[in-house]
Amino acid sequence: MKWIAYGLLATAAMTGTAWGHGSGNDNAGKKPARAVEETAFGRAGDAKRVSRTIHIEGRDNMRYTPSAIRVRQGETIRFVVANRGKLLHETVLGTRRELDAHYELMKKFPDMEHDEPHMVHLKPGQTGEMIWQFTKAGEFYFACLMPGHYDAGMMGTIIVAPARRSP
Ligand SMILES: [Cu+2]
Repeated sequence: MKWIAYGLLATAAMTGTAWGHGSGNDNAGKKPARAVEETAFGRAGDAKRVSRTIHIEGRDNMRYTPSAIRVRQGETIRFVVANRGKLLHETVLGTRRELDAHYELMKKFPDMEHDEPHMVHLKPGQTGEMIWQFTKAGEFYFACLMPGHYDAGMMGTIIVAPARRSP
């Protein structure tokens, strides 16, 4: 959510000032702007390390195609999500618990603006992408949190199989 992102940026800016103090060099510019945050369901993926592209379509019948996706732990997936309906739809990755909590917020603040690597918001006919690395095995979800859509079952599962052990 936006206010979390602002918090991180503010912290980064302050840290950058501290490092830069007295050196005269712009070392801060060589550091990553923002550390990749590890979540319960993985982390933002690197476009250079995409192992697979998976297409998802959302429709006004509140269903996704496909509704179930299988990946392997460690994989970086490029999700290409298309809104095939006439309504706004979005696709948010997460655990069931996080999606439930996020949905409650969406209902309270329908105009809440947010943009994170694990979500895409799509106007009718629009296509968007998200790149995500699944670092943890388990069962996760992708869902549309537009008010009413989540309740109607606009959700799919992502099963992340444990990584193969190296011989
Ligand atoms: Cu929707």
